[in-house]
Amino acid sequence: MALLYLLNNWDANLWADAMRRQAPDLDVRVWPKETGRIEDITYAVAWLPPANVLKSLPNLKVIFSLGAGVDAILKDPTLPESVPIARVIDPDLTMRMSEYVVMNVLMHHRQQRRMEENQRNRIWDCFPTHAASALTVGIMGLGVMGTDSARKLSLMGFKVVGWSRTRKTIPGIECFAGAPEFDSFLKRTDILVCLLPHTPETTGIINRDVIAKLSRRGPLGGPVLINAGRGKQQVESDILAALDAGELHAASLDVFETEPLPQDSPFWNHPKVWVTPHAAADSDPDTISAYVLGQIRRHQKGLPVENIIDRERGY
Ligand code: NDP
Ligand code: OXD
Repeated sequence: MALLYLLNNWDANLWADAMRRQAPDLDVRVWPKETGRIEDITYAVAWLPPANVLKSLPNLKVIFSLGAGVDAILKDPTLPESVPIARVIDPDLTMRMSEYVVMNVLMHHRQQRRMEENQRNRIWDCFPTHAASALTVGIMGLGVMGTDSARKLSLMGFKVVGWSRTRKTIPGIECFAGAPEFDSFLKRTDILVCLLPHTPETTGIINRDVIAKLSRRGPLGGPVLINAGRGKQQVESDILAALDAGELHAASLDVFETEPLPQDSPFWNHPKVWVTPHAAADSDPDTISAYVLGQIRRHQKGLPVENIIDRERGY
């Protein structure tokens, strides 16, 4: 029984070492050099797995994603059909995402860029501000991350609305569901936060038509976009055009169509854009290893592994 780390874009040795510290009894291997006998491998931790590798493991029982999202695993066209895929649900990861969302909502609400510019230019400009309750934050995706962010923003006094595939009931949050209610949700929203998984349905969902449907009644001078879901959900040329046309007031983008963000991307020095490097909720090796180990221990005891994704839905 062995656990194989199959990670692209991550430091696999760092993650394997974190697991070895927590589980000295576990046979932990890093693909490709330490793969060894493929028959031994029962668990895999994967991110952007190269084609045919997971498929080649005859005794694989569970594939773990190192993140909340599983799109990087589902991209493998040779993914073995019968092996369940588990994703991370962890309070630390959720808290980090909520920090990012609350921080960015506050930066727009409190006009932080204007404050910083004024400081740089030694301007003492005590411009009028507004109450949190004057703004409606609309959260696309009311899953683990979206619901936690929604609750925290609501506690701070923001009006919060949310949109998901199936209907939710969350005290204090007005919830919209499915395609028929998407436009009503957008119409209410001053600050749009995207916390959706990347699936065929959510690809390109943040486009100029959607931006055009956002509320223009808020006190910021136009709607704001915050995307911490996935880059493929945003049409970047549409976001730039909407910013430049004044249809979008500002944007905080943590994810991009191409990552790392290319050096020549206009987002880097756009005056209305905040760029972060897919770091809204960083996966901590010790915390996430403890979570994966907990799930492996459950499996070893014959208990069901938690947080298995639905492949049909894609999340
Ligand atoms: P969940 O699976 O818990 O929630 C996903 C939510 O999106 C659900 O409410 C779901 O609706 C909704 N949804 C999915 N598809 C649609 C659709 N077509 N239309 C409307 N709603 C839809 O995921 P998490 O909250 O844990 O994570 C969300 C995403 O955040 C991840 O998939 C990942 O892409 C991103 N992420 C980004 C990170 C970063 O650092 N930038 C870090 C961690 C996550 P329903 O409830 O009805 O199923
Ligand atoms: C995740 C991520 O999905 O890191 O957890 O993006």
